[in-house]
Amino acid sequence: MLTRKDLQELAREKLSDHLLIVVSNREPYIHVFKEGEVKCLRPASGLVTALDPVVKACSGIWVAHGSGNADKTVVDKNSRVVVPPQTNDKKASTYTLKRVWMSKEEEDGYYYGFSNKGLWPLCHTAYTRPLFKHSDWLHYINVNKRFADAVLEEIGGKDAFVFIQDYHFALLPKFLKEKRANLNVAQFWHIPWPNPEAFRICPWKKEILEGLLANDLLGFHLRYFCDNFLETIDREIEARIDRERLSVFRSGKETLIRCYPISVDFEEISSLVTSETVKREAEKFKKEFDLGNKFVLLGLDRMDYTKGIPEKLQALDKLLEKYPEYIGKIVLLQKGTLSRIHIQEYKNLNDEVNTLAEKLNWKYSSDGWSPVILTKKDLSYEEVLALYQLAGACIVSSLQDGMNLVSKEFVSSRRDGDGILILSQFAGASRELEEGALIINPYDIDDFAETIKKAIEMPKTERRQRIKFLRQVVEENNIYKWISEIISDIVTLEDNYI
Ligand code: GDG
Repeated sequence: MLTRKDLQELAREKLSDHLLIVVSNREPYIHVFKEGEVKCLRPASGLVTALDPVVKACSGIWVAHGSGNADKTVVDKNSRVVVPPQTNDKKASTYTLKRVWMSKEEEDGYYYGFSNKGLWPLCHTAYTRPLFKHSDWLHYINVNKRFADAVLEEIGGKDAFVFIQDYHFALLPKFLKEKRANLNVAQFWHIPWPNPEAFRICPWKKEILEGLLANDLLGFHLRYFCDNFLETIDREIEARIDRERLSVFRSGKETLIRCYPISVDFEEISSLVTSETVKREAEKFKKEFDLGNKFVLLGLDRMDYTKGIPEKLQALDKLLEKYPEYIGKIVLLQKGTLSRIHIQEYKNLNDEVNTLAEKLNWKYSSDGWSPVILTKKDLSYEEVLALYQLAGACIVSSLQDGMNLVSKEFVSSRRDGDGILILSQFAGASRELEEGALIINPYDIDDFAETIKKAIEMPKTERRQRIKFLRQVVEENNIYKWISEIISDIVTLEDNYI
């Protein structure tokens, strides 16, 4: 099992003579005004957990959109700030966060528009129609160019590795290479890659593919997404595909296509759950939601139409209709983190989930008991871990999901060796976790309801066996393995430029 220390050593050894630049839309540290002061917050994100120690170990630079309302107050004239905020511990590692600014119109076009109304539904085949607008596309191009300028400004004349995150930056590799052909550039695509039939409707498909092929290395969560990408290339542009090597040759340049299933910090989660804070938070929730001895079905999702939240509520309805003996004995505790709420589809989903929850609570409530507790409160990471402790079963019912970190966090958090994972076959995580989890097709509501029944009735010995197996899988395939494999492969790219 690889640890944070192994990763730091690897990063120092392999990346020492290069400047490491990570690029992502969301920043790893955000400055906000709170109670009259400027506070620096670290958003709870799997990506930050994975990359923060690497960038620290290499004293690298992280380039991201400055989105906090106090972000501008703490940067220097080059929009840089040292993170995490320096403490008395002078030995603590830090790095530079370079912020890129955008206007409301640009954020609307690049982020809400092209990235999240266009590419997000295009890549998730969840039956929400992608929306492509010329004006959004122009903002997407401009913002990608702005990030390229910011990255190149930081690199100056040095040797550098640039590691780009996600679908917000499909054009960035090309803009970088146009100015510095011998730069090492890798990108990780955190969402699925659809089949060529689905992808072909994108009006700028050629530009997107050309942009991505400017990378030296392009990573996806699953081999299945790599294969879809290669098929798309095969259909849409002139290039030679080497299926043995899993790479694409175009205009004399090779792009390696590789899969790296992302994960979580098993060790950190496993140790955090024994903390007094997590125990206290768990007790607090137990009282607040009056959970008593009820069997808790837990959902913890961003409110996104890819996550299958209405299907979860429909399955609960089916279960209670068919097996009324569970009335009063079970409860679905659904945390729905509001997300991208400026987009109409997300507003609609929020309304749909509210309506379904109300309908179920009206239909089944009795003697002060209601089947659904829906909460949208922003939780600290400790509170998230506390919720996992309360679950009889954690339900992940994604209609489509690149990986799904909630499933892996849940497993890592169950140090008590109990708890069941109900997992959609359409979440990338199901490839690794299918043996220990109860696998569902969220479109099959009857079977989904039967699976919940199976979870409620499952004997303790079977529960313990399953979670034990799942914990071994996540412990072995942790976040440090994900990033170490990427770093090792990035380093081999050096040979291309010698
Ligand atoms: C994309 C891909 C892929 C949720 N509520 C709160 C909170 N969370 C945290 C969870 C988890 C994260 O949000 C959600 O991660 P997922 O992986 O489930 O989903 P996406 O946000 O869609 O992520 C996905 C991922 O990228 C990584 O590559 O797995 O497939 O779609 O970590 O714990 N965290 C806090 N408060 C909350 O209220 N602190």
